[in-house]
Amino acid sequence: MAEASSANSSPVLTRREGRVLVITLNRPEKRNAMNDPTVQEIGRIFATLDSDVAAIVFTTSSVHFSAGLDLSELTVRDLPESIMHSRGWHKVFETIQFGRVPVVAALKGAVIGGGLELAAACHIRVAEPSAYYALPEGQRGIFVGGGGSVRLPRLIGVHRMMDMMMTGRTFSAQEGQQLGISNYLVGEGEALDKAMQLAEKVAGNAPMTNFALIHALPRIAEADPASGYILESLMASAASTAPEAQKRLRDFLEKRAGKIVPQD
Ligand code: 1HE
Repeated sequence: MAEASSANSSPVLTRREGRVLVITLNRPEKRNAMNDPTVQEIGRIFATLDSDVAAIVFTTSSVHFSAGLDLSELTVRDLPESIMHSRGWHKVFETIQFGRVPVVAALKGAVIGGGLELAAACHIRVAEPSAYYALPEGQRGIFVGGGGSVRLPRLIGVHRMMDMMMTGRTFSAQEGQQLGISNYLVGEGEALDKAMQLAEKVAGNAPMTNFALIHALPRIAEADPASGYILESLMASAASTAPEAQKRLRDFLEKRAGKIVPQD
C-alpha cells in the first residue's frame, strides 16, 4: 500500500491537547520502522515531560502502528553494540512503563516486533479492526530485544509468544482483544478518539492513584504474596491519607460526587 512521505521529517511528532501529550510515530514511508533516532526521540520526550502533562497517547501518521525495529540497522552492529542497542530500547521503554504518567496506545495496521514491544510498554491499548500482531523476529533469525520477552508473556503467556515466534503466527485485532493484548477494540478510524477519551479520564485521577497503578501494582502482582500484602497496605495508606483522596472521600460522603453506574 502506498503511503506518503512524512510531511515533517522528524520520526516522532508531539502535540498537546490540554493535559494530554500526543506522540505520533511519523515514518510512514518506512511503516514506522523504529530506527535509532526514533527510539532516542521517544526517550528524550519522556525524559523532558512538562510538569502539567498528565497522560500520553501514542498514535501513528501511517496506516500501520509500527513495523518494528528498522532492520537496516541490524546489519551494521557487532556483538557489544548490539547488546547496548537492546539495552537502549529497554531504558526508553522502561521510562514509558514506569514513568510519571499513564500512557495509552492507539493501534491500527501492523503492530509488529518492536512495535508490539512498544505497545506492551504502554498501560492501556486501544485497537482498530485493522490491527494485527506479529513477532517476525523468528523468521528473521533474530530475537526480541525491546523487552518483549519480559512484557509479552505477562500479557498473553509464554506459549502464545513462543507460537508467534516459532511459527510466524499472527493474531487479528479480534484475537488480540480476546487474548488481552488490547483493552478496547473500537471501529475503524476510532482508536485515537477513544485513546484521547481514556487519557483525559486517567489524567483526572489523583496523582497518587496513578503512581500506585503505574509503580506499585505491577510490582505487587509479581511479588510473593506476603511481600505483596505489606506493599499493598503501605500503598493504600499513602494514597488514602493524601489530601486529594481525603477531598474526594468527603465529596462522596457529602453527596457531591457521582455514583458508580454501568457504562456503555
Ligand atoms: C522497513 C521495515 C522494517 C518496512 N525495517 N524497513 N519487522 C518486520 O519484519 C516487518 C517488516 N515489514 C513488513 O512486513 C511490511 O513492511 C509491513 C507489513 C509492515 C507493511 O507492508 P507494506 O506493503 O505497507 O510496506 P512495504 O512496501 O513492505 O514497506 C515500505 C518501506 O518500508 C520499504 O522500504 P522501501 O525503501 O522499499 O520503500 C520497506 O523495506 C520498509 N520497511 N518495515 C526496515 N521493519 C528491539 S528488537 C525488535 C525486533 C523487531 O522488531 S523484528 C521485526 C521487524
